[in-house]
Parts: sequence; structure tokens; C-alpha cells
Amino acid sequence: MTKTLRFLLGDQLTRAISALDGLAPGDVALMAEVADETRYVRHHKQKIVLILSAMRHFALELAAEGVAVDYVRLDDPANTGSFTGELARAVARHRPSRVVVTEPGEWRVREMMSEWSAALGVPVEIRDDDRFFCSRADFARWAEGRAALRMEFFYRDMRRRTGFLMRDDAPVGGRWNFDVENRRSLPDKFRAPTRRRFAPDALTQEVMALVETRCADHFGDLDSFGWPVTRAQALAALDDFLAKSLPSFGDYQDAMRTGAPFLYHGLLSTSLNIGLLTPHEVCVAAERAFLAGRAPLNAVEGFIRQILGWREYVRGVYWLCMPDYRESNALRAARPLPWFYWSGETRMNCLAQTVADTRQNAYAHHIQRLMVAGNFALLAGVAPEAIEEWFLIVYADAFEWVELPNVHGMAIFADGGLLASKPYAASGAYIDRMSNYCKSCFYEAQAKSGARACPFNYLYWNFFLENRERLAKTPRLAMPLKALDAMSAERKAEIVRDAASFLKGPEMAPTPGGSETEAQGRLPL
Ligand code: FAD
Ligand code: DLZ
Ligand code: SF4
Repeated sequence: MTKTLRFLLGDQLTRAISALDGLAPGDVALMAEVADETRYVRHHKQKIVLILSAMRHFALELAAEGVAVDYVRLDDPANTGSFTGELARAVARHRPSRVVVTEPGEWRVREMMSEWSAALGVPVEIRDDDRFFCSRADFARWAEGRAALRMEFFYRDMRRRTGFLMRDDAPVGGRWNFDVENRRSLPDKFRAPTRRRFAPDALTQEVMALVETRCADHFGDLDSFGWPVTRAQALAALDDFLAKSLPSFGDYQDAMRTGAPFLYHGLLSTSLNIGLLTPHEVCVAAERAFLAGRAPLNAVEGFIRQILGWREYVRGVYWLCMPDYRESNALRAARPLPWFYWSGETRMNCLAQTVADTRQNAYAHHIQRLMVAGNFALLAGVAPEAIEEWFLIVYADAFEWVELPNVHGMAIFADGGLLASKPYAASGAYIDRMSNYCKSCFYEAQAKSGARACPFNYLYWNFFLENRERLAKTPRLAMPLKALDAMSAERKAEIVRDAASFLKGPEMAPTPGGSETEAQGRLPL
């Protein structure tokens, strides 16, 4: 009789996953491709290929190591299409004395798991996911009794706890945060480093064919698929990043450039999120690059802050505040998602470029996500659930534990300031400074009103006008609110007029034909 059935999910692809701790002869590792997971939102095609291909590669690696793997393919005629159904079938096949799983990355799957033991009549042990620096319990302890949760203080604690970039009890370089040195715009003549991408092997190609058949109507291109699908590839991608991009990561972290979707970013989130790399090894490698003089402090601190700080912090907030977290809508945003988020057909060049990059790569870097796609949704008052679903669909690294706090809290301030101290609202001037998008835009970044004015400009002030009272107590907004109060009544009326006309106009049409009746955010190209 099999002793233990160990069920591994598609984002738990590491030999070090807690579900495999204590693996013994006779145990079976179960992995299942299930239709429910491919369609609980209509993921970008590259995301599905990434997960299924990485699952198949990992199953082969486990088997090569001598682990008994029971692998259920999506096209298996007996496949029930759900985690619960496949676990039930596997329990019937193997008759284990217990099932062991690692907690999942999404609340909805955690809810499923809590019913498995009773439903299947077998003990189910749900283990912590110890791939993170900070456990859920430690985060809850850190958060307890604090008037406000702030990433910066969490991050300092994490630096102290882990010792990254610390000398004795002080931060290396004398400061915790080199963010102000991470905002340079790119020189006009500049060539982005070529990045290590991975041509699909036969196994990945097989999955691509499956996805093209089964998910033909999902958003996104597949031709440009180049994500690491094995640990060896992920390590090669990490080495490539450390050598070619990390040194300039800090300087140009916030920059955007047409035709250069990756710039100096890590391209590591898919590998980190599905288990091909650990956050620990990535931070160690970055710190070593600094210590060896191969990368400057503003780059390495900025990079480590994203992983040791933001990544851990958003996960902590997610598990601390779910399931209520996603229900808040502090700014009462209710507009449908404009169709151009799918089609890219908008005269706003920054958004057209961001959607094009997203369609092609299932990737956009942080500033495109936050200050273009997120900022527009914030300023235009797009309903939280519509923009959240879009973010969960379109990025290959999107799992709810990391996507939801970034969108709901950081980008659209729907949590009213629980995660971030102020909304990341910005006018066209910011995008103009950080990118070359405005140079080829129909709209004029410097124009404040009229038909050619950049919509971000009047939407920015309209956002503060509409939310004046709701944001009155947000300390870091004192400057824009003061400027708003000093504005003449005529100027305010002009802003409201321009914004109303834009928000009712063709750019904001929620469907290709502009019809209000079709479901929003559920109609991928
Ligand atoms: P780099 O810029 O090289 O950063 C290095 C690493 O830091 C990333 O790989 C990632 O693991 C981590 N990181 C950086 N910023 C964050 C952050 N804010 N939260 C968590 N981790 C971070 N990241 C996801 O992994 N999945 C998502 O679904 C996701 N959705 C986002 C939605 C919005 C609105 C915003 C503003 C950010 C989102 N992020 C998400 C965070 C960040 O944009 C991506 O992690 C990053 O763009 C991934 O690319 P990279 O590996 O090149 O990152
Ligand atoms: C995202 C995804 C997809 C598309 N398909 C599968 C799958 O077929 N089997 C699987 O085990 N996992 C898949 N995943 C990842 C899960 O959605 C993910 O593990 C949960 O959302 C929990 O984070
Ligand atoms: Fe975007 Fe405005 Fe610049 Fe056009 S002018 S690219 S809409 S910021």
C-alpha cells in the first residue's frame, strides 16, 4: 500500500517543496493538468504553456531521480478537469494512508483544500509553503498592533533578520533605500542588452500545440514564447541577468522605451513564482555581485528590495487580509474596462505599447504595469474586479497572492491605503519623463486641455477632484491637494469637462463596437 500521496501544484515545481519533505519509498507524487485551472480566468496562452511545460519537465526530473510520479495530462480522456476530481481519482488508484500538500498561492484553492479530507475520507496534511523568507505567521506577528502596514519598515526588519546588505546592525552604504537613485531616464542612443530566452523544445512545442487547440480564443501570442521551463534554464537566465543587466538595473528601473520591453529587468518572476528559483538564492547571487564589485549598491539594494521587501510584503498582506481584501472599493470605482486593454487600439501610445508588449510576451515591467496600465485604471475609475481580472489574465507571473495586492492595493488604491501610503497617480509629465512613448503619441504630453491634451493630465486632476474628500487624510497627498485647492473655478470646470468628454468617448468603449451589454474583461482577442 502507498504510504503517502504527495500532490504538487503547477506553481510548486521544486524538489525542496514542503510537500516532498520526508519522501519515502512507496510514496507517489501526483501532478495533474486540469481544465479548471486553465480557465478560472482565461490566462494568456504563454502562461498556460509555461505552467504545463514546466510541470511536464519537472515530472520527468522527479522520475529520473527515482520518484514515483503519477502525472495526469490535460488530454487524458478520463481527466475530470478539477484538482478535487483528480485527487479523488488518484486516492482511488493508490489508496494512500494520507495525502500531503503544500498550501497554495490562491485563496480559492486553499478553500478547496480544506474540504479534501472530509470529501475523500483520507487525512490531508496541508504544509506551510516555506519558499518565502517570511512565513504567514511571522508576517501576522509583525503586523499585529501596528497602526499602519508599511513596506519600508517591513523591509528593514527583513534586512536585519536575513543580514542582506548589512554590516553589523547598519545597512551597507549608510541608507536602507536607494530609490531616489533608481529613476534615471534612458539616453536617446541606447541599446538594451539582449536577453537569454529559451527556444521551445519538443516537449514545450507539444504543449504549445495543445494550448493553441484548446485555448485558441485566449489573449496573447505564443510565437515569442521564451520563458525558462526548467531549473537549469532558470539558473542560466539568472546568470545572464547578473552579468548583463543587474549593473544598470538600479539606474533605469523606472524607465520605459518603445521596442525594449525587458530593459535591465530580471525576467525572474515566472521562475520565482513557480518554484524554478528560490528568492534566497537570487538575493544571495545579487549580493555576491555587489561584494565582488560587479554591480553597484543602488542596483543591488533596489533589486533585493523588490524580492526581500515587496514580494514578501504583498504575500503577507494577501494572506493576512483575504478573503475580505478583494471586496474593498475605497474610491468607489465602477467603470468597465476599456476594450483597448485587450486590443491595444488606443491613441494613447503609452497604453498601446504596454498592451502590445503584454500580448507579445505575457510580460510588462513594473513601471508599465504600475504607472501606465494601473495608473490609467486608477485615474479613469475602472472597477477593481475588472482591472484585477485583466492583470491576473495577461501576465505569465500572475498568481493571486502577488497580483491582487499589487493591483488592488498598490495600483488602484482600492484598499484605501492599507498596503501603500498613497495612490500612485501620475500625469502625462511622469510618463513623458520616463519614456519615449509621448514622442510618437497622438496626444501632447505637455498640453493640459483641449482635444490633443494628454488624457492623463486632466484625468489626474479630475481624479483628485472626484476623490478630494476620500483622500483628504492621506498625508503624502498634501502637495497635489493644495495645488488643487489653489486652482481657479474655471480651470476646475475645464478639467471636469475634458475628463467627462473623454470618459464618455470612443477610447473608453468597453467592447469593440462600444456596446455596454457584453461582459467586461472576459472577451480576450
Ligand atoms: P524585476 O524588476 O527584475 O524585479 C525583480 C523581482 O522582484 C521580480 O522578479 C519579482 O519577483 C520581485 N518584485 C518586484 N516588484 C514586486 C512587487 N511589487 N510585488 C512582488 N514582487 C515584486 N509580480 C508578479 O510576480 N506577479 C504579478 O501578477 C504581478 N502583478 C503586478 C501588478 C501590478 C499592478 C504591479 C504594479 C506589479 C505587479 N507585479 C507582479 C510586480 C512586478 O511588476 C513584477 O514582479 C515584475 O515586473 C516581474 O518582472 P521581473 O522579474 O523582470 O522583475
Ligand atoms: C495556472 C495553472 C494552470 C494554467 N494550470 C494548472 C494545471 O493544470 N495544474 C496545476 O497543478 N496548476 C496549474 N496552474 C497553477 C495553479 O493555478 C496554481 O497552483 C494555483 O492557482 C495556486 O497558486
Ligand atoms: Fe501616454 Fe499622454 Fe504620453 Fe500619449 S502623451 S504617450 S497618452 S502619457
